[in-house]
Amino acid sequence: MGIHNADISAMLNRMADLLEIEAANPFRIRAYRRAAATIDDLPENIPGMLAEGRPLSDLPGIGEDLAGKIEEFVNTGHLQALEEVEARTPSTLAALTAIPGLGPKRVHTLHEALGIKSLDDLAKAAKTGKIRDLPRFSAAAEAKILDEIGKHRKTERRFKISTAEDFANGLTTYLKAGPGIERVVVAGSFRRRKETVGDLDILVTCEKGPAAIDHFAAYDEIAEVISKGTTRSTVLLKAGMQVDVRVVPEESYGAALHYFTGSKAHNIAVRKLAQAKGLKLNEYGVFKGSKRIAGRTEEEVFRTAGLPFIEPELREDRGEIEAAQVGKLPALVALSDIRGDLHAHTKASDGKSSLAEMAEAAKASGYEYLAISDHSRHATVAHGLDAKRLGSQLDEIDRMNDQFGDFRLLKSCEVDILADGKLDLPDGILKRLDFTVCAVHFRFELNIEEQTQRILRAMDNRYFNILAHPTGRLLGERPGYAVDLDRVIEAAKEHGCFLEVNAHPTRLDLDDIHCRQAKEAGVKLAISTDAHSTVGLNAMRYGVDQARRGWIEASDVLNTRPWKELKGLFAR
Ligand code: DGT
Ligand code: CA
Ligand code: CA
Repeated sequence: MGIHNADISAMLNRMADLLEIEAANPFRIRAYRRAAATIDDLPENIPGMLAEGRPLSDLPGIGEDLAGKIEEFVNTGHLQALEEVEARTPSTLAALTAIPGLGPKRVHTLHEALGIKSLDDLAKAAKTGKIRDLPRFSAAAEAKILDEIGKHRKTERRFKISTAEDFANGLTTYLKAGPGIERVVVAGSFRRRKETVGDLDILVTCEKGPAAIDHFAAYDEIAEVISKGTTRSTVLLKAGMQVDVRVVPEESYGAALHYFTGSKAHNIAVRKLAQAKGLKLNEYGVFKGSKRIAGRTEEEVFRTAGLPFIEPELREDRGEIEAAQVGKLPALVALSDIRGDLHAHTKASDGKSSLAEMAEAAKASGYEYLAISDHSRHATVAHGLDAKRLGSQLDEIDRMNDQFGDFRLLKSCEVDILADGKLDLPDGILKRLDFTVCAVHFRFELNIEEQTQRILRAMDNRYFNILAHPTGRLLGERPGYAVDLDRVIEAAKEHGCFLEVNAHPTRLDLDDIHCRQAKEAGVKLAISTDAHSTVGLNAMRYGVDQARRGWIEASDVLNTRPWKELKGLFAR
């Protein structure tokens, strides 16, 4: 779709950042920032304005010079002036602005005073106490920098579950083809279906350990073999992900699987239970004295600790052991419980597939329904629908539904929540919808009180049904906006609204903790893919996994219900 307003404002802000690192003329810097802010708030799309021949210099804060630069950027995808500044500033220096608390001004000071050019330089300077005495810094600021560097490095090393899955699938297929290899299973946070995965922990059963390890170490995608023994090895894949492989004997398989699935906190708690029974539990088995009494299966391991099987997604020591002891484990929702998808786009806004293609794909997944929720008009970069265009889409859906047998397209819209908490479309059109999916897409910078009020005000509208991706976070890209989810959950309960678990692997928003909080408050969830193409519908399983980590049962989920029943829940 080419260049969006968001790309243009990001380009302008980057220019301002780099100029600020260089300590350029403050008026020039401010001009770039003002232009970026203007474009962020612009209700129409700049490439569209240019295509219609409307001058950008009519916009507030955009003069001839900036208008020319924006036009250059839109037409070529590049900006000569930006490339010149980039060439003067080391990219590792510019990257330091990603550390919370370090704006371009401070980065300039660090560079000027200490010659800092990279994250490593910064860490060294902070560790040796060189930063605290600089102007605008302090001992506390220095400590915060060290702390943030630690966090930054950690988050940088984690991979989205979907990315981890690509690596895991390739490796699993490869390992299974190895000599004498029987079982191959990926344990660790991957098996617990955490939204991000630090490294892969793979268990292999095999008659001959060393042969299996040799086979593993010969994998094509390995960049570096970090360690290699007869039954274990650690490697770094070319993609930057670390993989641990362990070969275990069949009689220890269950104990090893339990141990390496974790979490560590869960393991420690289960081991304590075994100890209280006079048993020893480790990755080789459960032992009474020196005699192995269990270890072949995970069920055996749990049983010796006095527990029923606990699903991997629950193993975080967040109460699952106590619940298991009193027979109160949740019956977790499963992918097979899902009857349809409540959030999907078509070509009418920013999707890639047509209505008919989306309907076909949903039917092929065995769904009973699919909601079409294209963007509303404020989302100009996403080609959002105004009342008129939405109206024609609804007419078309009505015609299509007449042709379907048991399947049904649901009439929805992803309605923007405006800055003042109003919904982006008039009630007249909203009332034609089966339900709405409402979302915050701009003004992420509001403070927590303002952002929360904005959402609560939107919920006052009787046509508000589901709050889409409630925090707006993008894993590995940006944190969510500031919002008080406790109050959002409370208001949802009060108004009969619902929250979405957006299944897109970059979102997975709500997270596991808040899924559980919503459930405990009695607020039902929609697990929705937000698909922008037929392929996007396949992401449902990531959302289900996230919900399972949040202790969610089928009855807590809207789209485990047939439409007849669901319909009643949307009537406010
Ligand atoms: P990650 O890789 O950061 O996403 O998280 P995990 O949970 O996969 O952690 P990892 O790879 O360090 O270790 C895999 C599992 O091994 C972990 O979930 C539990 C087990 N484990 C690791 N270290 C210990 C330990 O010191 N004690 C116990 N009981 N278990 C451990
Ligand atoms: Ca791991
Ligand atoms: Ca590991």
